[in-house]
Amino acid sequence: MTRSWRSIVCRVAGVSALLAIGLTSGVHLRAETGSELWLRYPPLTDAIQRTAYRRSVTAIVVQGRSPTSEAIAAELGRGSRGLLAADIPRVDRPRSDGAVIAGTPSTSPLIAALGWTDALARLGDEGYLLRSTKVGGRAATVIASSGETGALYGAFHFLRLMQMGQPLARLDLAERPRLERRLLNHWDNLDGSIERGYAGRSLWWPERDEGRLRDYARANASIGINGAVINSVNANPRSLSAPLLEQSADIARVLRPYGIRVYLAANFAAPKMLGSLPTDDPLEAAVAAWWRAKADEIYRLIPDFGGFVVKANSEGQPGPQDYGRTHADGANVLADALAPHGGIVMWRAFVYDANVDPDRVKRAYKEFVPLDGRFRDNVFAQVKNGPLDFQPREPFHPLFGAMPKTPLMAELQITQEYLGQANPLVYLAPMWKEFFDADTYARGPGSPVARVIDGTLEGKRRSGIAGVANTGRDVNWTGQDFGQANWYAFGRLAWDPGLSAGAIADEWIRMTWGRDPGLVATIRSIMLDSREIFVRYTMPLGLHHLIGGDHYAPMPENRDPRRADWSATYYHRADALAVGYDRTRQGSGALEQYRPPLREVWNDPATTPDDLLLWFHRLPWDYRMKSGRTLWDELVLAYNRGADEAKGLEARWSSLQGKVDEERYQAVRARLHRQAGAPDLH
Ligand code: GCW
Repeated sequence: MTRSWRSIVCRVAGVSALLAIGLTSGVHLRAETGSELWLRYPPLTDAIQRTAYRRSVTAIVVQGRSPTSEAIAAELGRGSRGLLAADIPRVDRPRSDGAVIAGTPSTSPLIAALGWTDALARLGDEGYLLRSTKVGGRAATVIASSGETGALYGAFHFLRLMQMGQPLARLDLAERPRLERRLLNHWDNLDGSIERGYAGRSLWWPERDEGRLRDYARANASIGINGAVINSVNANPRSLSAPLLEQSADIARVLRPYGIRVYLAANFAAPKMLGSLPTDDPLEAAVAAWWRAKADEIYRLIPDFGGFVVKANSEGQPGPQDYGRTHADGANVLADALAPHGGIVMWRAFVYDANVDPDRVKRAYKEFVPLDGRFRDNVFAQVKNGPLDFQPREPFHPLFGAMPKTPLMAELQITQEYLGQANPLVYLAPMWKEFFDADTYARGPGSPVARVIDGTLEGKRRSGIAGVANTGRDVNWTGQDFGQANWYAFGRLAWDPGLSAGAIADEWIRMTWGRDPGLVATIRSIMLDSREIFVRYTMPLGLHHLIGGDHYAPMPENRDPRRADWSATYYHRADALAVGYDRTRQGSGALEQYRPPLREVWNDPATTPDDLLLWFHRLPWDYRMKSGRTLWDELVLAYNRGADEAKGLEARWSSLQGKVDEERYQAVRARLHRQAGAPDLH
C-alpha cells in the first residue's frame, strides 16, 4: 500500500517535476512585460470618470524640496499623467479648484495653516490624512502627514484610489501602520546569486542599475515596506567589510527618499574572520569592542542604518553556543553596539539542534522560551510563521504567545521555496491570514497571532514583520507574474494584518490587470482558490515535507544522508500500517507547546481539523475519516482533486484571452500549463 501511495504522490509530482525555463521568447522593452508591477497607470477608459477625476486633479502642490518631496511630486505627476492622459502641472500654490496638496506641516506652509498638527501627530510619521477640503477658498485634496514618508504613503494611496476607480470627492481617510518595522529579507549573496530565488539574480550584488533600484523602492513605498535586509542570513562575513559597507551605503542612498532603511545580516564570526580576533565569544571585552567599533563605522556611512538580522547556531552558522553562551548573550552584544545609534537586532529563532529534542518542531521553543526577558530592549526574536519551515500549511509557531517579554518579528516567506517556486500560481495571502488569525489563547480566547506581533496583546512597544523576498532581475521582478501579488500582499498585510485576502487581491488585480468586473472576478477566484489547490496536491491532510533536496518536487522516498530531519521519511514515517508524525502526548508531545484548548483539541484525531491531521497524528491507512472514507481514500482523493483543480486553473485562465495583454496572458498560461502537468508549450 505504501508503495502505491508513493506512486500517487510521484505521479502528481509529475505535475511540477520539470525544471523551470525562461518562458518569454524575448524581452520587450515597453508594453506589458510586468516590469511596471502594480504601478502601470494606464489611461482610464471610462470617459465620465476621467472627466470627474480631471476636475479633482488640476494641479500638484508639493512645497517641500527634499528628495522625498521630489519623489512625491514625481509619483503624483507620473500617476496622473498616465491615468488621466494629461499633463498635470506642479505649482507652488493652488490657483483654482482641484489642487492635490501633499506634504507635512514643516515642509508645507499650506498644510501647516490647516491646523491639523495634533491629528497628524497622533498618526505618527508614517501615518497620514487624506482629505477633501478647502485651501484658500478653493476645493483641494490634501495628503498630509507629520513625516515625509507618511506623505509619500498617502500619495500612493491617493493614486490607488484612482487606479481602483474610487470616487475622489469628499475624501476623509486616516491611516497609520499597525506594525512598526515592515521589512523584506533578501537572501542575496554577494556574488549575485539568491538563495531560494527564482526570478533571476540579485538586484544589487555585485553591481546595480540605479533606475531599477529606484523602481524597487517605489514599489515598496507604495505598499509601506520600510526596510530591506540586503544580504542573505547565511551571511558572508565580508558583508561587514569596509568596501562592502560603502556599497550598502550606496544602496541606502537610493532607498532613503522612499522611507526604506537598509539592514544587514551579520555573521556572528565576523570578529574572528574580519577582525582577526582570536575569539567571537560574546562575553569577551575585545569582541564587544569590535562590534561597537563596527556599528560606529556603519553609522558613519549609513546614519539611518536599521540594524542586524542574525542566523546563529543554525544550519552550520556560527553563534554564541560555540562558546557555551546563550542566544541572549549573542544577541545582546550586538544590541549594545547598535543601541547608541538606535539600531535593532533581529535574532532568528530558526534553530533546530537535534540534541535538544528528537522532534524538530519542538526545538526552537525549548531553546527560546527560557530566554524570555533576557534580551536587551532593542532585540527582536525573529520567528517563522510555523515551527518547521515554510511548508504550504503549518500550525502557527508555538513561540507566538509564549515570549511575553520579547518582541517577536514574524518571518514569512514570499519566495515560494516549498510552494512550487516560480512555476505555479499560488496566492499566499490566504495562508498568511490563517496565521495572523490563529488564536494562540495566550491571554485566553481572542489572542490571535496578529495581536502578538503588533504588540497589543502583551503591551509591547516594538513590532515588526519580515518577508523573505521573491524579487530578482527578471523583467517582471518575480518570475511568475502572480508572484507580484505575493509581494504586494505582504506589504499590505504588514501595514494592516486585518485586511482580507480578497480585498488585497481586488486592489492588486485592478492595478495590475484591469478593471473589467468579469476579469476581476475570474482572477480573484483563481487567486483565492490557488493555495488550497496547491496544498491538496502536495501536502493533503497535513502530511508535510515530502520533498527532495531542492524543495521543489514531491519525493516521499527522500532520505537525506546529512540529516534525518531533512528527509521526507523522517516526517511521514510511512510503513505498511500507518502514516504521519505522532505529536500527541503519546508521541513527541509537540502539542504540549500549545495552550489549552488547542493541546486537547489537537491531541485527539477526532477533533483535529483534517488540514492538520497527519501533522499531529500517525494513523492507520484504513483510519475512518469524518467523511466516512478511509485515510488512504481521502489522501488519494485530495491528490487527484488538487491535480484536477490545477488543470482547471489553466482552463479558467484561458477564458481571459483577449481581455488582458497577450504577452502576460501567454506567460501566465505557459506556467499554468506546466502546473497542470502538461508537456511544455513551444
Ligand atoms: O528554509 C530553509 C531554507 C534555507 C534557509 C533556511 C533559513 C537561508 O531551505 O535556504 O537559509 O531555511 O531560513 O535560514
